[in-house]
Amino acid sequence: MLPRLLPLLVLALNALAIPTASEKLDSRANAACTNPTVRKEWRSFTDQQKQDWIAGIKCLGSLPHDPSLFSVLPPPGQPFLNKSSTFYDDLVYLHIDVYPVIHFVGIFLPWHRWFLDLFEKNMRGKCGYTGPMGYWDWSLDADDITGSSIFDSNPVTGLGSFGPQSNGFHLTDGAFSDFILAYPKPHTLSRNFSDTPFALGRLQPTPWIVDEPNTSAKTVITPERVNKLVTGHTGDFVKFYTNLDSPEGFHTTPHLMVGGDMSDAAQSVNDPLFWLHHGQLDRMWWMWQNNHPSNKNAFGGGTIPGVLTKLTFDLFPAGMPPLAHKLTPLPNDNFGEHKRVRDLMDTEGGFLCYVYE
Ligand SMILES: *[C@@H]1O[C@H](CO)[C@@H](O)[C@H](O)[C@H]1NC(C)=O
Ligand SMILES: *[C@@H]1O[C@H](CO)[C@@H](O)[C@H](O)[C@H]1NC(C)=O
Ligand SMILES: *[C@@H]1O[C@H](CO)[C@@H](O)[C@H](O)[C@H]1NC(C)=O
Ligand SMILES: [Cu+2]
Repeated sequence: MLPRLLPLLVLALNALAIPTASEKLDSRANAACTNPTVRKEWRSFTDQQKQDWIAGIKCLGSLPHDPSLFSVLPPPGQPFLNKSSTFYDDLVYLHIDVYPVIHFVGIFLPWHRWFLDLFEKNMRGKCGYTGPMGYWDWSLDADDITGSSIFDSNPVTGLGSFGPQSNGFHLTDGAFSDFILAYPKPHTLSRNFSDTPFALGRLQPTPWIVDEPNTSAKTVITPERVNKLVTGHTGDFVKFYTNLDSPEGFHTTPHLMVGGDMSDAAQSVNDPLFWLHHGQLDRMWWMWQNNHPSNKNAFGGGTIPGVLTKLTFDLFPAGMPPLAHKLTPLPNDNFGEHKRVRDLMDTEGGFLCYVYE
């Protein structure tokens, strides 16, 4: 039990921390955001941009492990850090390692916003990527998910389709079929679609959080439901977040319906679709923030996930006390920049500088 609770205790202590003088200076030194970059839906990338984005990911996958990534003990059931892996694997590992303290808590959205920015800065800085960052608006695909052109089999510009069962669901088409990932052990990407992703057999670690196991994915990810979410819950961040990340909701459904690597919550960064799916979730937060002045700086939730038991999850779907606040640090295993919630609230605030198309 102790290893499971240890990261939670560390987070709880961190949550009480106050910023240092150098951090205050650092955040005042943020450059003004005068020319925000524009994040685009994957299908409005040009073929050249798709090719470059894919090449950028493969470039991160060709660079060595960065020794600044610091991990003491993996969460229960998760692999140890592999120092012979790649820089892309480091991004995967960071998410694995901090997984228990960044999901079903107040910092879920700010943390993943920080993580997308970390990915972007490394794509640009280490791999010379100059194109747009992207998102996958899966609501466009609710009527025909597997027929979506997001699952394009083109070997240069396509993200690939679903792996055939005969190949253990490992991809055989698209640009990533030969992309080797290190966690939990060396493998190539897999995807195994299901329209009933909450049925027993998929969500094993916490099956009890599922209320409606027969939910059909296509009924969850509709444009109408997205619109209702981003125009509702005015001023109430906790309600907005818990609706976005409900058990059969907008966050879990695309992960679990795609299956394979995407359906292993902690290790899902293995699939490059992760960045585009989380781009969409970040865009939904951005849309909500821009929908009403009282949403812009709204934040809340707890720092300890309630998911360990059904009772605590029902009571605290956005995390248990101690409460999260704008000075709560985002756990980063000494990787990338140390930031706090307040640095991630405004996508045009200086530390960040982007909008969504
Ligand atoms: C670590 O990763 C490298 C590169 O993917 C792989 O060759 C090696 O087998 C991995 N080691 C372990 C213990 O998984
Ligand atoms: C593929 O998905 C089906 C349906 O959820 C599941 O029964 C099966 O175990 C999965 N297979 C693999 C290898 O992921
Ligand atoms: C879900 O579907 C299965 C198989 O059709 C059925 O046996 C089960 O009762 C259903 N569960 C609920 C909660 O509707
Ligand atoms: Cu995550």
